[in-house]
Amino acid sequence: MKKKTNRKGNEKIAQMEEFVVEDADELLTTNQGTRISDDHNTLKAGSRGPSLLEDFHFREKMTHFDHERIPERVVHARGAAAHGVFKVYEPLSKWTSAAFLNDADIETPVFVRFSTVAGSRGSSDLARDVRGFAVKFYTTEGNFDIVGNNMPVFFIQDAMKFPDFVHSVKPEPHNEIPQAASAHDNFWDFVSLSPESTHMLMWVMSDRGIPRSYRMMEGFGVHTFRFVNEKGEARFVKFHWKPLLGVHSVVWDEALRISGADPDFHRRDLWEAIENGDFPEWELGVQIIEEKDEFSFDFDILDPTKLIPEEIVPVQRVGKLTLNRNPDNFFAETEQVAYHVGNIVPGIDFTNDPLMQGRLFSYTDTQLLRLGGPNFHEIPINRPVAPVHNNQRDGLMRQTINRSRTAHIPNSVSGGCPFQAGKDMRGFISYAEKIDAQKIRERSKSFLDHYTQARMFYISMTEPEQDHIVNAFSFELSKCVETQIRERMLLQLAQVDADLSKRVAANLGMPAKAKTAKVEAHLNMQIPATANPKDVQSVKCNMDVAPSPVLSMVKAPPSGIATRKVAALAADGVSGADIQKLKQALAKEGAQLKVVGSHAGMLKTAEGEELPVDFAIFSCMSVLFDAVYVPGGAESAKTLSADGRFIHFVNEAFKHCKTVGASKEGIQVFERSCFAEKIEGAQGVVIGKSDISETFIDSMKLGRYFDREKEPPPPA
Ligand code: HDD
Repeated sequence: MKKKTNRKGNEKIAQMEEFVVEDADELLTTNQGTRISDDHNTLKAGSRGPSLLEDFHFREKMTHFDHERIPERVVHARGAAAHGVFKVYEPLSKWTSAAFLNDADIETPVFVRFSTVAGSRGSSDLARDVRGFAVKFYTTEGNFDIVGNNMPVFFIQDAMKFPDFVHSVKPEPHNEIPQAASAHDNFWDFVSLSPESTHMLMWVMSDRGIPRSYRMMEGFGVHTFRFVNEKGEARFVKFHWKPLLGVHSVVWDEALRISGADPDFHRRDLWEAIENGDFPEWELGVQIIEEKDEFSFDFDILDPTKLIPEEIVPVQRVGKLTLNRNPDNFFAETEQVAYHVGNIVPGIDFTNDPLMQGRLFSYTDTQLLRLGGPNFHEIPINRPVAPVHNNQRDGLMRQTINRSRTAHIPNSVSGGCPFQAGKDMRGFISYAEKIDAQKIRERSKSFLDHYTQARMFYISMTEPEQDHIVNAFSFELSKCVETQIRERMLLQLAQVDADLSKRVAANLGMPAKAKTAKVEAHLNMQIPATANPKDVQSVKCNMDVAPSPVLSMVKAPPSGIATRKVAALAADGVSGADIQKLKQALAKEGAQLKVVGSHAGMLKTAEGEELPVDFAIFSCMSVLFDAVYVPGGAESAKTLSADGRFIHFVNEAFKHCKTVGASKEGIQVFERSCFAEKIEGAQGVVIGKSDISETFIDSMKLGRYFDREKEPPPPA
């Protein structure tokens, strides 16, 4: 029953249409195409009799059901994805020969999957975690994948440690607790014994670990890659994705509550934005490093725990990624997509980053288990749009029907086909890097400064961002039962910043640690014999490192409020005019107003009209919105100010440092709030007798009002 739909799409989507099945107006059949007359009753010997083994329909249906689940990804199990396109602004021929980066007219289809790392498939989107940012480009020269994260560095330097790291962050093995959380002994045990993790910990404990939306995250290829041009000249390159909506996060208390109110918050946000035509966009950025400059940095560019500060090597924006279509089927596309760092095209190449080298093995291996055999590249979402010809044959679930008499090279029977491409026909030729070395198991000494960039990150943050990092470390370490783990972590933090360590220590009710003067002292006192012996010399930290201001989200230039959601709290008698004014003003900015009503269905406005309710107060929370507005309308305001749920709604939005606004009678709701005393003149609290739309929107554009956090949290 295959049926082609006639929806428009790019080349990849056209290819996938071959596999799309629409069931509308069709008859129910078995997988063999036999029409089914009754799908409600098993075949029995008499209506009260035993079921019969010959019931082929029941057996087929049940067998398929029993096999529906496949192993979830060992990491990055929880995710959401979308189709889109990528276009380069100008040909990048001076750097790379990759066809898709050499023609500004080529629109390359992409499939992008975002994910959390630690949680299972059903876990909350709002866990404090790294986010995966994996992009598959279906280029005319084969698939190219950037399998990156929303943070530019990683926890470990060598792939040998990946299973240990992942085992430590996953739920503990004896009781499978906690789900999707690093706040437990095993994780902090591992990282406190692995000084190389310190820089990444700063990122994960920062607000970057709890993004507002997948659409508002940066992406990074993490490793240093190579660009190779037509002449065979190579340069190092770091890949960045810069979201056009800016980089934004929620606050921790908000994240916790979103996890309860809507664990699908990020999934839903991505899905709805695309359905609404608000297509998420990122610019591809590259940092280019000439080969001669390989050793001109204070760190090793092959070390995945280091970033190259943008102030030193600027990020050049070279193209745009647009996500414009949701998948048709989650399992077929989002679940079965198989990314691989090793999917590469001519013009791009690997480097010797030891983490990347290990990844080149792991991704194929994991798909063999997850997708059940060597033919996973034939699953529609994984098929390249470039033609595939080789002598690989057979295996589980083989789809391709190869007509050739031969499956070997060299051959004469098939006239030598398929031919090797060679360089002239754009065959992939690995960059001829010179290697002259001894075989050795060792970490390069150039990888041993584990604290300087951690410090750089910390001192680049604004005060509220630093506060959030202190709070996150305190929260997570307070969940560790073993005191020695807390102590070791405090010692690690003391190497980065005395104040940071002191503040976390105070929160934990423990004495602060001092920065260790000597490497040996640090070692002997703290690192048990089980630690990597090569790590222990690594207490270097350049305390004078310069900050990198672009790392701060708060310092970033304002990015507008497009696609943001404002809750308008309303009951019967609300001013329809107030709602309309703000709604229209927000729409001009690309933002949305949603009515949160005292009941579901329709409200009666003060003007006597009907107003549809988007969410009833009992089925939503302020954390699902970016700002809150209380319109006028005496009757509505009276109802709201007598209802604790609405007071809680505004209190919580205030506590989470969001813009809250009220016009005319709506102000009386604020008079019952936790910020009643500060209504006049408080930043981010917008009130007015007439139209407040403009001030409200200006206030939203300034982001969050973190000054509110300086005082003890209000009772929300
Ligand atoms: Fe990985 C999945 C990103 C290190 C082994 N990884 C996976 C995904 C992302 C990343 C985004 C999910 C892809 C998807 O959406 O399907 N991984 C990274 C980054 C790393 C990294 C940015 C460090 C720079 N990973 C890494 C190492 C290894 C792996 C060092 C092993 C040597 N990663 C895997 C894996 C996964 C995976 C086990 C699980 C599911 C999958 O591959 O398809 O093979």
